[in-house]
Amino acid sequence: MGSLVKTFIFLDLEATGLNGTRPKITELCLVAVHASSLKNPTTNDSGEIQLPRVLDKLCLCVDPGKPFTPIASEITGLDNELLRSCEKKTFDESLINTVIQFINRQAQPVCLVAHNGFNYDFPLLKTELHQQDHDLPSSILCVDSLQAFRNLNSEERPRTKRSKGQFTLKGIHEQFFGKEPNISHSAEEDVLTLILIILKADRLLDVANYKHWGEINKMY
Ligand code: DCM
Ligand code: MG
Repeated sequence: MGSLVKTFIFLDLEATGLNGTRPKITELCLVAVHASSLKNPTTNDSGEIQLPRVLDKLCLCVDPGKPFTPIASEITGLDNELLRSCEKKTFDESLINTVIQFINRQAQPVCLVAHNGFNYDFPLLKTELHQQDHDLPSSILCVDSLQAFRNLNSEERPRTKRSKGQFTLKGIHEQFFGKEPNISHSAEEDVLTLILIILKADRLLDVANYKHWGEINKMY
């Protein structure tokens, strides 16, 4: 399925909390990469993998209209007062139209990729879209890079014991590049980290489990 995809749109959401708190989105970032740019990543003079030169980015901050949990506020550096003082708008019709137009601009078919996307980002996005009586086209493809990394790892090293945090974005970045990513829990930085680790794990999108957006259920 992955070989048919023309554009991978990497996605990350920040929100007011985890699933059990009925979170609301506070920041959203989508970065679109043409499939050809993922095939032959370029390296700098020191041999380090570089992000593709051609990227389309959409990053938006959102007033969630609901209090952050203290931990969500702490890790994201966002809070209700800050978003309000910057006069950010809620997850409204204009945001939804912007996202849909961004997706439609890309070479089709497109596939959304999010780390833990099947459990968090995709269901939460679906909830917020439905709350505004909208949705994305059900034919859009989706991949969860966390699930794909777990599957790849158990296939390649079946008896390896898992350690906590091994498959977090931070954990994978440390394994691949020997250092933590510069920033975590900012939607754009998390997306760029995800793109870098996928450039390094070139087989991942070939072996991943692809779903259609229509198969994703709401978070709440
Ligand atoms: N989150 C949380 N507590 C954590 C990890 C995440 O409340 N320990 C919530 C807030 C984040 C959102 O999940 O904005 C997305 O997480 P991430 O930054 O890892 O994409
Ligand atoms: Mg994030």
